[in-house]
Amino acid sequence: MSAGKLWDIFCKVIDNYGDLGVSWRLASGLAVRGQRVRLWVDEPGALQWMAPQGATGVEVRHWTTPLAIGDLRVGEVLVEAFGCQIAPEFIAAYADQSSLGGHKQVWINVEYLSAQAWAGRCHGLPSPVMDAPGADLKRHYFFPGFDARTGGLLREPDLCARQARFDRNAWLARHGIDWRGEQLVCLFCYEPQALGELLRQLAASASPTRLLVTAGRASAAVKSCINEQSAMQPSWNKRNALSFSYLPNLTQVEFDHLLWACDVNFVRGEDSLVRALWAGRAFIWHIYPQSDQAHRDKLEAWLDLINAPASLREFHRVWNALSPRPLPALDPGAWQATAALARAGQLAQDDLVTRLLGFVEKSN
Ligand code: TRH
Repeated sequence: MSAGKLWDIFCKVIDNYGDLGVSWRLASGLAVRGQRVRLWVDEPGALQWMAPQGATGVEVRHWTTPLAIGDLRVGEVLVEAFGCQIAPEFIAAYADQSSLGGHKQVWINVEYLSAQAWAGRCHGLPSPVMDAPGADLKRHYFFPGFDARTGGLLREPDLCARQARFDRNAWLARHGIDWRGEQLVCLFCYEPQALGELLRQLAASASPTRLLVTAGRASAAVKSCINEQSAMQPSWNKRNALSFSYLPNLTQVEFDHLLWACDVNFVRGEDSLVRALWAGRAFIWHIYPQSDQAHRDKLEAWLDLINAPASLREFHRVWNALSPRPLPALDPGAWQATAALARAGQLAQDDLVTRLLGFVEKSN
């Protein structure tokens, strides 16, 4: 293990909580390996529901604008999460302290996750800093990813042991979910056009399903779909084959438990995709949509990586509004094997924190 260093991680909450979710997992993962971390966040309030327990070795600091630095000694490793443009006051202090020749410093730009081949090619490349106060300082890209050429995926050392001890019945009971053996489906999504079709499909199925709906956008989208559906066809769910449990904001730890408890996991964005992969249940990804449609190739690369069968590919394309066809039937029985294989393949690789620590060691 690398000797404990002081890390400054900068993160901005943009429109959702994925960037913060990844930054928090990274900060706490580093702390577990003996590092000290200051996590600078512009909206630290979100950590009150995401990680109220905090983590030994992680100090959360409010990233205000301007940022009052005073006589703060900058850390040995500076992490810019997702190109968030670190506060110039901090970069000035970093440049200043570097030029005074104190400890050697490392500046890393942790980027978004992609299964596309370019992630491996770009991982570790220099990321030039053009403007003052950081001009001429060295910064490097660090691309998370799925193969040995990339920065890997975030995974706690005790993840599998915790999963093995997980008690699904107890977890459901603790959350007031009166489970009677029906299929459990977790829904964490944006506003997919095909959501109404999914609800109708589940309501028409011979076997019952309970949808565990996450707080926020997913919950609002489901409620609006139900209203629409009930207005058009009041009897659409008359057998109550589809039931709903609306969840509050869960802590990140409890969010993982939710994924472990369900038979099928609908996830979105970036961090929850990785968590669904670790959960090892059949899962469907609502990719973060980009205006230039760049998400189309990103999704296809992901489907190739996991060797998705045709039915899972088609489901993803429709769920992500990349195909005009009707939503295929959910087929968790068939997709489960794909999820298990993908999980096993990734578990065989070093995790992101291990690779990041190695990267920093090499840079020193
Ligand atoms: O919230 P997201 O849609 O985040 C997205 C993506 O990261 C995207 O790449 C980024 O550009 C955009 O935000 C700004 O989905 P994601 O990435 O899965 O992050 C959600 C985080 O919230 C994840 O860490 C899990 C956590 N979470 C909880 O802790 N409790 C909950 O109840 C839920 C639903 C999520």
